[in-house]
Amino acid sequence: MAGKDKGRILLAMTGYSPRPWYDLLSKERTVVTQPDGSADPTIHYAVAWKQKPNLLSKLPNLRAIFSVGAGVDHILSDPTLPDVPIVRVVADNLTKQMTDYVLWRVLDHYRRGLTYRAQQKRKVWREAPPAGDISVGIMGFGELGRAAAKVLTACGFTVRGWSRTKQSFDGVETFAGEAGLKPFLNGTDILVVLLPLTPQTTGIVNYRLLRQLRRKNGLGGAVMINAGRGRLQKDADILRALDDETLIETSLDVFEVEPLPRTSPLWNHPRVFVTPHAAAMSDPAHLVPLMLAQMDAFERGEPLKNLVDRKAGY
Ligand code: NDP
Ligand code: OXD
Repeated sequence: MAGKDKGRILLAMTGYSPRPWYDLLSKERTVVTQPDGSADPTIHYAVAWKQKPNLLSKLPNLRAIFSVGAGVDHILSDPTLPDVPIVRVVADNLTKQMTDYVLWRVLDHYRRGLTYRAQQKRKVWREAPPAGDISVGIMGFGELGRAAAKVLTACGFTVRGWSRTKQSFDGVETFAGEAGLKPFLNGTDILVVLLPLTPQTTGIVNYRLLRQLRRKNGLGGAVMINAGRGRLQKDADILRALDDETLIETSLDVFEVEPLPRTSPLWNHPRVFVTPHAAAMSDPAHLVPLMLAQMDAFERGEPLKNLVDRKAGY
């Protein structure tokens, strides 16, 4: 099939600028941004981020949905989602950004970056003692969690991983499921959350969970870093945990409500480091060629890669 005669793509995005995606996708296929409203039989693929509800269900010949992100909660939340395969992002470029973010935040807490920045503002010359042996627990030991684990172990941290099904990984103690959660948390000083948002994980990072982290360590308390999804956590519970020093510090890239409302006390808290859901950003220049290659391969009869397990929810 030649260029523009191939299956068309619907760009079904809200909260993202469709322009760069449109420009790159339309080099090889016809891209529709505003469907004519009803059942366009020429559309075979949707490239989606928080698509408008009921939009995809109207397309009679939709063959696959490509998520613009690694997480797919924004796609699965549509109750009328058609039963077609969903491909999520697994890409070196995204994984590297997340590894950088995790390493940056772990090292910054470990080397007391927040304390020193506050001291510098007040021109205070005071050494903070070294934190010593610190264990980093990665909650969500998938593509992103495992890549971060590799770098953190190479940096000399003791690393542990928690997942739904038991994983094995060189140099990392692994835990799985509900039974593994308590022992995982009890030996973790710095918790890194890289879980997908599913009905099972919603609200999992709450006060009760944070209380189970190890606080007797050279940092003077537990640290939590969330770069998974905001609704995994309870913002109010994090503030409570900071106030009673269950948590000594936290880095948050994601929030229950995004953008983080200007009225949120998290913005000004001296022991909170905020980034605007930017830990790993989907770069169309890297991702569009992967999507187009998958569409071509699929049309040659090859199986799609990086498929979402709809039953598991991620
Ligand atoms: P993966 O699907 O590769 O890994 C998910 C991990 O979470 C797996 O280890 C899985 O277990 C585990 N998990 C899922 N459900 C449960 C559960 N109920 N209990 C215990 N463990 C569970 O995803 P990625 O690593 O690629 O991405 C993780 C998330 O990171 C995304 O879903 C997205 O929300 C977020 N993200 C955030 C970004 C940002 O900029 N802040 C950028 C990119 C992604 P198992 O191994 O058994 O399947
Ligand atoms: C993603 C994200 O899921 O950017 O990829 O949040």
